[in-house]
Amino acid sequence: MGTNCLFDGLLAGRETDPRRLLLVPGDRSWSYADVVDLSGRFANLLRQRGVEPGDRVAVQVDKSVAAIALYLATVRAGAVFLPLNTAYTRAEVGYFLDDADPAMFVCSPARATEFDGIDARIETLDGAAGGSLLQSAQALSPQFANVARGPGDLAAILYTSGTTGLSKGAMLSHDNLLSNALTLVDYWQFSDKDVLLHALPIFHTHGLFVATNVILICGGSMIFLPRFGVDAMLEQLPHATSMMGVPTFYTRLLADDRFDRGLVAHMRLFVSGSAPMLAETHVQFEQRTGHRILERYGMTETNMNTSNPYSGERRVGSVGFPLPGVEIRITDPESGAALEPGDTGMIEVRGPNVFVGYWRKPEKTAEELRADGFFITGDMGMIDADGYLHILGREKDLVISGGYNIYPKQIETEIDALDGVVESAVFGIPDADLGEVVAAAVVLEPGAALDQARLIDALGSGLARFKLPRKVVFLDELPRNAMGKVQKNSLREAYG
Ligand code: MLC
Ligand code: AMP
Repeated sequence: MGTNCLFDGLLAGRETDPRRLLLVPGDRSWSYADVVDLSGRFANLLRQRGVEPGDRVAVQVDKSVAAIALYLATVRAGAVFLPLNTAYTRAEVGYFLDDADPAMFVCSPARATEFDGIDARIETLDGAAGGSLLQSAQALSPQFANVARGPGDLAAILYTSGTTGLSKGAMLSHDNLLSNALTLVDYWQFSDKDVLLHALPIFHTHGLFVATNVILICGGSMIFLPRFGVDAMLEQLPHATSMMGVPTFYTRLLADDRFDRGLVAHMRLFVSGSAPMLAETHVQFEQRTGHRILERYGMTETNMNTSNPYSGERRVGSVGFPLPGVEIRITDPESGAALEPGDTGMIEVRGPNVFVGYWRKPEKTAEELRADGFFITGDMGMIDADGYLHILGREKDLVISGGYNIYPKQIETEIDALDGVVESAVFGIPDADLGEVVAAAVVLEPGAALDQARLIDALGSGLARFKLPRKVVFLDELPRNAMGKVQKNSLREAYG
């Protein structure tokens, strides 16, 4: 048995720890020992099924304790964990499977037949209830000699689009994930007394690497909700010490009168990120509860970059200071030259948190990761006189809706392929609940029989439902500048 950088950092010494790690309301609680046990059985199964160190294990399953154990098993087996949004369609998942070439694909039993004929071995997982993976794992030993993995070895690939429309696998090393989680435990003062209310999905950085890895390291526990729902949150908040969420979680809680000071007086920490939080949400939250939300800034490629301080001023409208070990610089987006404090420009980041590169796309890696190690985020920002970073916009063409990233290019391609469409432009418009939602401006051929309902219906088979436009306008032509570039800002102003 060798040292396995990430697994050892997260769970060394916890193999027989009887303390509670996960409580699933209405179901049961799982100790550290229980979860390590299941991860050992799964790791043995991965090996038995031919998953070799370095192989990808792609996973599109509902949130469950078993899914967390599968993540840990993949790391223990020296393989690379590749989680996928459960909303992705067959066509979307097909792209990731072709690109990542996994040795195994784990999906929900209900969807297994959709994937008949793919190259990877298919297994199924349905929470604690069933699926082939759990059935086979019961008969196997929980003892597993972890595959040796060093800090630079790959632990996970998460697909994201960086500054372009094309989905690329961000390769994250053992040390990328471990170093960032260790920093956050310290910076946000997590301890084994913490009970984190976990309502985020576990196929993204926020719910998997920030929330889960932080709790594993500090020895705390999580109340593990299958999804976000206001009633369940109100029921569980009295039993939690801390919570992490996207801004929509907070606006939905604030919209409910039962969410009040008394309910959360005992809480230690509320963290927000993945999308910008409006100043008015910060203000309303503090007035209602007496707590100021701690806002931080991260990305799939970089884990967490900056955070407001735990003690000290949490500045509304700012994402705080670079985390220890992380460097932030603001540059001229055209020339790449460093700018002065107070100037607005491209946010670049360097540190042990920054990913290794894009999977099998060295040319894309070279475009976004500079030779000196700084990553070009595509976010525009400014560092104020006190050193706080403010995000002031995005240069990348991206809509963030309820914390999910939606790439206009992907949706434009699908719309443009429909009969009767000449061209389209997809853009984000403000939305009180989700921050932004998708809108589309579409130019039709003369006589084309498409309306909003038909267009959305036609997109539905290929695109995950959260990406579907909520508003469609039909125009004679798209607004363009002198260079011929579509002016999405003027579309946003006209139809937002
Ligand atoms: C669901 N729907 C969405 C949506 N989520 N539409 C747009 N944007 C979203 N985010 C749609 C569904 O397709 C469905 O449409 C309808 O809404 C109801 O679905 P639901 O599943 O019942 O939705 P709901 O439970 O309300 O989900 C909203 C949400 C969820 C905000 C709770 O989206 C969520 O948990 N978001 C968190 C995302 C997250 O973890 N991001 C972190 C990324 S990591 P229809 O048409 O079928 O009715 C990252 C780095 C970092 O960014 O810094 O952290
Ligand atoms: P993703 O590619 O899903 O990791 O999304 C990362 C993007 O989310 C960043 O590049 C930012 O644009 C955005 N983001 C994350 N946290 C914040 C925040 N606190 N404020 C504003 N934008 C954020």
